[in-house]
Amino acid sequence: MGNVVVNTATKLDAHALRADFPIFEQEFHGKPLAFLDSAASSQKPRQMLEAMNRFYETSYANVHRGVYELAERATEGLEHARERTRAFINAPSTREVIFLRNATEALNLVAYSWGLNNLGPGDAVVVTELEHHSNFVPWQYIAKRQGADFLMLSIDESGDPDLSQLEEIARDHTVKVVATNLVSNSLGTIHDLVPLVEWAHEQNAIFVCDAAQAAPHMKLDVQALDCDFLAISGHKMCGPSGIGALWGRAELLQSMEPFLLGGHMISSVRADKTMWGELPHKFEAGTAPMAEAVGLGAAIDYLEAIGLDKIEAHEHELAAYALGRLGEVPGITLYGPSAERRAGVVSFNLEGIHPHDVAQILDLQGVAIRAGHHCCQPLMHKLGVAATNRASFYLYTIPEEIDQLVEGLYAVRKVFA
Ligand code: 7TS
Repeated sequence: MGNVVVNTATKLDAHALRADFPIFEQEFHGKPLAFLDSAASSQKPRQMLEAMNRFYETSYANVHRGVYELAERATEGLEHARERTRAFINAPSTREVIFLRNATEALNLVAYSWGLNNLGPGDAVVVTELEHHSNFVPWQYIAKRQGADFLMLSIDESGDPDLSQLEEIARDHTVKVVATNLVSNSLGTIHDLVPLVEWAHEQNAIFVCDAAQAAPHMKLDVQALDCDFLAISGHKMCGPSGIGALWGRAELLQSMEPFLLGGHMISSVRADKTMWGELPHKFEAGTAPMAEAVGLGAAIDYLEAIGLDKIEAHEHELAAYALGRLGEVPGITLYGPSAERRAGVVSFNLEGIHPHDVAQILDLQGVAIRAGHHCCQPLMHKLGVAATNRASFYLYTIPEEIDQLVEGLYAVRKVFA
């Protein structure tokens, strides 16, 4: 691990942590970068970049195949990253941790490999109106293909899934899958999943947790969550792009067919029959994203040295500050829950101004935000808008960036006055 400064203070020091992120050394349009798009993808600390470089420079070869020392070193790098990922989500075993490209691939794996063998007419898959398309479209597609029903829990006034619908769903369907996010990428809501997980298990359904937005921001524990599958993306949590992980209960993973077929995932291949390999390899066909996995392991080291509790507290603080400051801007509509109930995500609209125009003018002020549907079209439909602006924060976000955003919004209003 690189020279991470272990922060023993009660709060994290975002101003100091920013020095770890080379991206902030540049200016955009003559202004310091206010990077408020971390929910889409986070920036990268030097420690993680150096760990990947070190791996390429000293330990790189294809893994699990070579009998030579360098290949063994590469394999150790990959498997160490698997152990770091296991510990990060408190999974019982590294056999249950599968490296994939991202959360999308992880969720597709479950939908295809579990769904194609377990869903049929009369069965139902339940998602919520707040899902990212990655946890919506694969289930919709596989349910339809299998003749199963695809049901969406609508959200109530407070933006939480309306659980009053559960009784009727259970009466009319055999619920086989409940799939929801832990943290919403559009509203930032941190959900209390306990009632849904309990309900899913009462129905003998599996519970699939999309933790793509949760993993960067809060301590995860698959055993405490009591879920059956959990998906994360490395690029949202200071790791590189191209690496994510699926955790699943070993007995479920063992009972499933593989998703991708080819090298590395087999134990034997004959003309008449192929036998699958052991977990986790059964689900890791082809050359592994080795350096990316090493990068994810280093990112986890980085986050844990800071402390996930401090990161979460920092985001609540920024969300409160942003909600307060943005609330002063005339003509603004803010979406989502109170600051204590949200990760560092604030979606909003300015009356009469299209989000794409807002984002484009903000760019000239050095402010990077996202404008669009955030891969949440069902939610946008519910909110009655085509798109929102979204500012999102992370451990390196400082209040000055939010000030820069607010000033930028006044400039936007001037242009459209
Ligand atoms: N689930 C949630 C809740 C997400 O926010 C995202 C990505 C995904 C799944 C998919 O992750 P991927 O790594 O497989 O792409 N969210 C966003 C976003 O909000 N803006 O860009 C990507």
